[in-house]
Amino acid sequence: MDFTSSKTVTLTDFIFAEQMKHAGASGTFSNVLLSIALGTKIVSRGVNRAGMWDMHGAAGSTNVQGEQVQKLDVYADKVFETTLGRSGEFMAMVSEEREDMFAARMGDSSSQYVIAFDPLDGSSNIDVNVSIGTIFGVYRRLPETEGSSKESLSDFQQPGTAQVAAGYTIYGSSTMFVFTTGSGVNGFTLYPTIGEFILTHPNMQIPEVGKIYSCNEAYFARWSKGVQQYLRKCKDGDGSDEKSKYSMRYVGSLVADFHRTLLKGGIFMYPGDAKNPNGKLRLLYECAPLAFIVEQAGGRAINGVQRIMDLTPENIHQRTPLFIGSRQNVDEVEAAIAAHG
Ligand code: P6P
Repeated sequence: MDFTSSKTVTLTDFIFAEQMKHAGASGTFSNVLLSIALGTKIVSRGVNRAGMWDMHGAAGSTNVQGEQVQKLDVYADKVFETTLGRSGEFMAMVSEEREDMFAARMGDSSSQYVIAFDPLDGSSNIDVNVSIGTIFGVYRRLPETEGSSKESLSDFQQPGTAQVAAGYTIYGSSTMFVFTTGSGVNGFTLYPTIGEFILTHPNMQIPEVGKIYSCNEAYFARWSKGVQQYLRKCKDGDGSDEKSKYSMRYVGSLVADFHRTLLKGGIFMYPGDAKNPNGKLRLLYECAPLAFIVEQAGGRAINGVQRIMDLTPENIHQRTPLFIGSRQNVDEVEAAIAAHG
């Protein structure tokens, strides 16, 4: 990496260049994005050192989802509360780790945004060194709440189409920050010794179709006829030749499975089933942000019958089935569900 080359674009360069495109921009939105990036850099260091800091394993409590909270979950949640709170740009936050919405530390009547995040998704994979990630979605406060010095739940009850920014960080073989503000998707790789994110994946586009499906097939028997029929076609091919058969990849960490799908194409599915009709993944801080990303990259995200981005959360931890990935793959599973239920 040659920092003297004008071809090297840092995340800070990129964000300020975007800001310059908006005459009269005050810089608050740039501050929003930079505060998220700062949090993700701190969490990245924590994830890489967890084993040496005795930060592996359970924290000894269960979260609102009824899941075993991992020590790193608690750490990541506090890091984002601090870095996002200190920016002063957020009035309120929602975190997967907290039962209720909470006021941002420096939030006040001038704060224009709210943010929903999963501080560390896939944390059950932390101790086995599998990639994990952070997911976030940013919304402007509603006209009826903007200017108030009191946080309001209604700011989080907006459809995914109202997101002004969304993204994820994957803590893997490298740490990558991938986000959109509605003008395409760009990926940045952390240069750890410098502490800067460098633009490595400009204008990310998901392939129109892919030959990888990703789901936890252990639940196959619980899924609808349409989903089962679609999966059989992926596995058995269309009878023309071996090439029509798919490969299956499943990490069990949403950010890792999504990031691979975004780069290589195909489909990730977490369907609902008879036992859990809304599946496992959360709409506000997992599915809606990834749906914004995938649509900006030319793909699709549905709950089986509706566009994820059109859904409005009634409660902040609401779950939704998720089918996300290349346009043609999502079209095909949508058609199978329409035909077979
Ligand atoms: P299952 C991780 O716990 C997570 O929330 C997502 O990151 C992942 O996609 C999903 O659960 C895996 O769930 O039921 O396959 O273990």
